[in-house]
Amino acid sequence: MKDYIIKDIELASWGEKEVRLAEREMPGLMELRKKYGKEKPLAGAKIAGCLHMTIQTAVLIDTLIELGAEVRWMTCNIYSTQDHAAAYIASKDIPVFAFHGMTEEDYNSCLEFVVNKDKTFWPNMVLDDGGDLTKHLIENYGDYFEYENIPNIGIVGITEETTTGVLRLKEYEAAGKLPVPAINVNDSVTKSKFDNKYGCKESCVDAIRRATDIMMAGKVALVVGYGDVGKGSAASLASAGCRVIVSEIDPICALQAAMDGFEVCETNDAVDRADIIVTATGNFNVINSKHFGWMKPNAIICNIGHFDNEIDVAWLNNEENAVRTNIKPLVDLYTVKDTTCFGNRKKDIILLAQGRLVNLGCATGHPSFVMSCSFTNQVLAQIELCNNAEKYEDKVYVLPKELDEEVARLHLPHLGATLNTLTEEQCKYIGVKKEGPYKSDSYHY
Ligand code: NAD
Ligand code: RBV
Repeated sequence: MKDYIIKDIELASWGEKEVRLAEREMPGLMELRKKYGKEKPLAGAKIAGCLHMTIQTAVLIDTLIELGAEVRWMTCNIYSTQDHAAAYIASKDIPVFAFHGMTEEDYNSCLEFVVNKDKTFWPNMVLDDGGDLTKHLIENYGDYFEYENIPNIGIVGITEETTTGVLRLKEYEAAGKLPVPAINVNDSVTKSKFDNKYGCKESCVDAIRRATDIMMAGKVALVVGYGDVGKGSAASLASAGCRVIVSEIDPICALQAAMDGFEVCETNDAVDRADIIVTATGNFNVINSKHFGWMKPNAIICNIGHFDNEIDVAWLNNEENAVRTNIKPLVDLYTVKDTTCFGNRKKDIILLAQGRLVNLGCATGHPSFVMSCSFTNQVLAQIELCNNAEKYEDKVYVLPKELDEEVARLHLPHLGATLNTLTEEQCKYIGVKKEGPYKSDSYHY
């Protein structure tokens, strides 16, 4: 029986060809297949996954399966699925629930399908991006966690991909409501300092260009938030020739932005000068109803943070506030009242991807190489919790630095990079072992 919901199974062979291409750029995952393909450390793992169903994720799913796991998968965003990637996964008889442009209602149904309420598939591991699946399980399927110490019955661990999902896990932990141990994949250095930063450096401008074809050089861009994603997005816009302004709440990040050469000021003071506005905070309502009326005519607004509440899209979609004209999928023009001193006139502003993460809605997300770093951490985290969950308390952990360094090491040859080796004397002098780890846990990179 067909156990998938996708756009079109006919897209599978195209998906497969792109998966094979991506594999060439994902050395970490391919190395894990070589290292663990025979041993199958994920044998017995039944993973419920909720992460953008892209080509890169298809390579992750293939890796989990090659290491012995069974998986059921759904996308973690209504606009991020690459339909040919989903078709490729479905064509291999892997249950997958993902298609580009689903509704919120469809998304909620997918949450039900992936946990499989008929219970023919009991997940014992969760792999999440943003925490929607974790929340759904904790709030509605508490019994799935009940037999956590019996192998293969009951969920024993959660691994989480992104900053916003980790925030949610920590809230559960603080409230004493985290039912099993969780690994925060995001805070592996080889995840957040690479995917969030160098990934967005490539995919932020890529998305704005694909959506609008706008000339970037010379435009004024405002980036709200200068964490890892903001840093990558600002670098992306600057390298395309934009004049970048940054707004922040954190004095350290604001100082970093200033010393990276960007103007730093309050959102309120920049919003009327920006041709392009990108939110990257993981916070809500950072571009709100008052800002729309101040914006430059034809300003482009988008969000690259995980959830769609960074921009008050609900206000724009209220017919009393704005007239919406759809230009093409995920590009909408809104006619709003000008509330600057010019008053009494209307102006158009352009919203991308309905405020959902623009790089996955209007483009194809991060490139394969950087996702290989992220997903190698994901696989290592799944192996650890699947085999050693009983060693952990119901808390949020990060992978040890040795593994973080290993993930980086696996990706160096692909870039033709080699390492110096410490002499015994040098090891003693700086107090590290020859084989690492080379930094203390408090080092910030
Ligand atoms: P982060 O915590 O490193 O950075 C967020 C920054 O926003 C912080 O420096 C914070 O001080 C700032 N901020 C918070 N509220 C603000 C406000 N009102 N005004 C200005 N600045 C404000 O987080 P991050 O790792 O950069 O992630 C940001 C978001 O992007 C998260 O939702 C994360 O899950 C998501 N993410 C998206 C992608 C993608 O591919 N689109 C990749 C990685 C992470
Ligand atoms: N992300 N995935 C892709 N190409 O599959 N691109 C970005 C991809 C992830 C990234 O790891 C980030 O933490 C998460 O999407 C936000 O939902």
